[in-house]
Amino acid sequence: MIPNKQTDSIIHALNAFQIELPSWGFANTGTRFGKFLQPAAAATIEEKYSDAGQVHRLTGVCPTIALHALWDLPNGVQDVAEVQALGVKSGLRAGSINPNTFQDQVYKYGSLANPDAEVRQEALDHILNCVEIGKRLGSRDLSMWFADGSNYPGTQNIRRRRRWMAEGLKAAHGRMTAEQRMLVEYKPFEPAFYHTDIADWGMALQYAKDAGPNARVLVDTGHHYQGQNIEQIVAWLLDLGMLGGFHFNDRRYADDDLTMGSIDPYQAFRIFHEIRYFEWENGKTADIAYMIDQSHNLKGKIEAMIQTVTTAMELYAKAALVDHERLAGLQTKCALVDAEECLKNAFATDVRPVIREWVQSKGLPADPMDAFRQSGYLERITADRGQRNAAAVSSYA
Ligand code: AFD
Ligand code: MN
Ligand code: MN
Repeated sequence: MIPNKQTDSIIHALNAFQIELPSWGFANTGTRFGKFLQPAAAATIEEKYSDAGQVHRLTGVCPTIALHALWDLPNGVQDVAEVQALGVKSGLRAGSINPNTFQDQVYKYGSLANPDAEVRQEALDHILNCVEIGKRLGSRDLSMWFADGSNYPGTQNIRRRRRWMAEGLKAAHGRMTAEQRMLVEYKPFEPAFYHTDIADWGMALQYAKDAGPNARVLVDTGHHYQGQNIEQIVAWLLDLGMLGGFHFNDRRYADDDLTMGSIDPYQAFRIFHEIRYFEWENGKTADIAYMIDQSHNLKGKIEAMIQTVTTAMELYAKAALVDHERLAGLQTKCALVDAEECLKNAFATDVRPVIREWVQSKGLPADPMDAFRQSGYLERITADRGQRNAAAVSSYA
């Protein structure tokens, strides 16, 4: 039985916990070797909102949905009214806006860092359209990920590309409102194989600082070299006031976008711990956007999302159990074993009984996965979408 003080810590933490769902996580995606299409997969923005709405309805902690500009608002600002109506219908708010400067042919050699000034301008125009979409939807975050880079040594001037990228980000930042934020995401590899123009947290930090006062770094947990200490990066960015948010997922080898916590749950717990330790030490809540970035090729999309959300709640609740007062004292004395045990005891605690208590106090199902399976929603959307998606299979094959 968890002592009352710890139960209160968990409940207090969960009352403030929110994690954003990615619209693209409900649609068919795959690997570069192909997709295994799912009959129930969402294909329209309406279906994505509907599916994401189920996850929020059953878990209570996902009130916003991240939107991918080209895939979800193909007509740009003209689609804003439809998206607003879908939000009302599904009980979700539009979350971060994700520009897409990585799939059009024009971006073959990059977007904001492309050596062709006209391509750079085209990318900037798309990003400015996303800034406008965010203003009209009341979305705060412009979440910027770039595939820009090169595949072979000597084929591009890395220093010039750095300056072009910085210019573009600064120009985009200059058109945001004071309420908007720019989150600069980094990724060491893929699709570029030799260099990526925003490859690591240091580059993202510099770009954000150069872009303007409302730019921050976005940490995607799958975007690091093997063995990198991600929670150390998180602690640095927190201390510098430059941590904007996360894309949570898990990885074994590369940017695998696996279910959060499925490979290394202790790492995700340590990330949450660094944030909560910072918040305790500074007596304030860190202004961080927790987002999920996953899109399963094999698992059922909605079940995988429910699994990720419940895992995130559990790891966050565990992190809420660390006794910061005691830990700070032990760290000062270098009482190594006892300090480490502060984290290990919290991580080892089964927080599920208290989470069940919390969800039921909110009128939510004790077991969201079972509630989803009992709801018949999957059967209904499979019946509605199956034929269309099957046609997609044949056209894809
Ligand atoms: C891919 C990229 C990156 C980006 C996401 C959404 O690796 O993580 O944030 O797509 O555009 O996962
Ligand atoms: Mn990401
Ligand atoms: Mn990624």
